[in-house]
Amino acid sequence: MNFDSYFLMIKEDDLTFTSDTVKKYILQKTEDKIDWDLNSMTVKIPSEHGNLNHVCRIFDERGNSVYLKQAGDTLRISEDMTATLDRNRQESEILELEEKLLSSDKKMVPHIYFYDTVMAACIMEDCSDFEVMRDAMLKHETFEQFADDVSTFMAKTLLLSSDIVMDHKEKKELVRKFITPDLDDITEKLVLTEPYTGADRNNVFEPNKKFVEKELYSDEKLHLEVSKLKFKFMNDSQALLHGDLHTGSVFIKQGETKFFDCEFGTYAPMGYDVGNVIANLIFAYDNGLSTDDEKFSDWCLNQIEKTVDLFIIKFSGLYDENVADPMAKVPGFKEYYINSVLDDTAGYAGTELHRRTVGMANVKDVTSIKDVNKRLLAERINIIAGKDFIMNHNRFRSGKDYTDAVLSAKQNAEKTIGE
Ligand code: SR1
Ligand code: MG
Repeated sequence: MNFDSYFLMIKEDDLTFTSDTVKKYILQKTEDKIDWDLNSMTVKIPSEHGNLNHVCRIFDERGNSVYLKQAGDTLRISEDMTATLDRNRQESEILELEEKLLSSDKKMVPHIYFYDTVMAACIMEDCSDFEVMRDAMLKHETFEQFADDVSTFMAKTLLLSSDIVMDHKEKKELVRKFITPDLDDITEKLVLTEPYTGADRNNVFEPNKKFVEKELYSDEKLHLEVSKLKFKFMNDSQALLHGDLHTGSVFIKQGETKFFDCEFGTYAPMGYDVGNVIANLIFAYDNGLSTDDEKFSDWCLNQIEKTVDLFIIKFSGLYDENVADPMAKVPGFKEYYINSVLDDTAGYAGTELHRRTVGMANVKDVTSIKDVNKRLLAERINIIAGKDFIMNHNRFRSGKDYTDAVLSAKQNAEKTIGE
C-alpha cells in the first residue's frame, strides 16, 4: 500500500480494514514527526460525526493522539450525493489561514499537521478531550466562554479576510483559491431554495406539513426576500466564511472552544456565519423548552444576546484598528457597512432556522423531541422567528432584538398548536 492513488481508507462498516490501513497510512506520513508505540497504537471511529466525511482517532499509550479526516466520493448523508474530493484541501488550508488570523488569541481552531491531496485526507490535532457542541447542547450543558469566543472568531476571521483590511489583489487571489462550486451548490439548494420550493428530499415532520406548506412553500413575499439572500450569497464575495458554523462544527469544553469543519468555507456575505450561530443557539433553546429546562433555555437566549452584541463591539473595534482602504475610512461608511452585515445576519439566521426545520439535513435538537406538540412548538418557533428575521431584517440591530423576537415567536407558535 503506497497511498499514491485515491481510495477510501476509513470504512465504517469494516473496522479491521480501517484499522490496518489507517495505521499504515499514519506511520508512513508521520514517522519523522511522531514516535508511535506500535503495540498500543489504536484506531477508533467516533460514534457521531458529520454529514459529509469520514473521521477516526489514532492514539497510543505513549500519549500520542491525532485525528484523521478523509473525504469520500459520496457524502455520508446520502450515497446519491457527491462533492469534490478537493474539499479536504480546502478545509485544511482554511484552518491554517484562520489559525494565522487568530494568532494573537487563544487557540480557536484545531492545528493541521499535514494534508494530502492524493488521499483527500488530513491529520489534525486530537480534540477528544472536547465535546461536539451539539452533543453538549443536547445534554443541556452550558459554557460561559462561548459567546466571547465565537464573537472573536467571527469578527477576526471575517473582517481580516475582507477588502476592508486586505490588499484587494491578494483578497481576490483568496476568492479564486477558495471557490468550491460543489459545496456552494449544496448551500444554494439545501439552504436557499428547497425549504421554500418543497423539494422531495425535504424532511418535513408529518404533523407540521400543512403549516409548512402555508408558511414556507406558499408565501411569495417571503420567497422574494429569500431570493435576494440567495443571489447575495452567490455574488457578494465579502469575506472568507467558515460556511457551516453550526454547533456540530464546534468542539467545546469549559473555558475553551474550537471551530472546525470549514469545508463549506467560501467568499460570501459575513452575515451567513453570524446568522448560522444565532439559529443554532435557537435550536438548543427549543430543546431546553421541550423539557422545561428554563435555566438552559435562558442560557441559550443569553448567549444569543451576548454573541450579537460582542460581535458588533469587536467588529467595530477591529475595523478602526485595521481599516486600510481610504474609502472605507470615509465618515459614515463603517456604520453603513456594519448595518448591512447585520441585515444579512438576520436574513441568514432565518434561512438556517427554516432549512434545519424542513430541509434535507435536520438537527437532533429538534428531531429528538418525542412529544408531538412540543416538537410542533419548537418547529413553529423556528418557522415564525425565521420569517420575522428575514422579512424585518433591518430591525435586528442588537442581541435583544433577537431574543425579543424568539419570545414573541414562542407566544405566536403556542396559539397555533391544536389548530
Ligand atoms: C449534504 S450535506 C448537508 C449539510 O451538512 C453540512 O453540515 C452542511 O450544513 C450541509 O448543508
Ligand atoms: Mg460539517
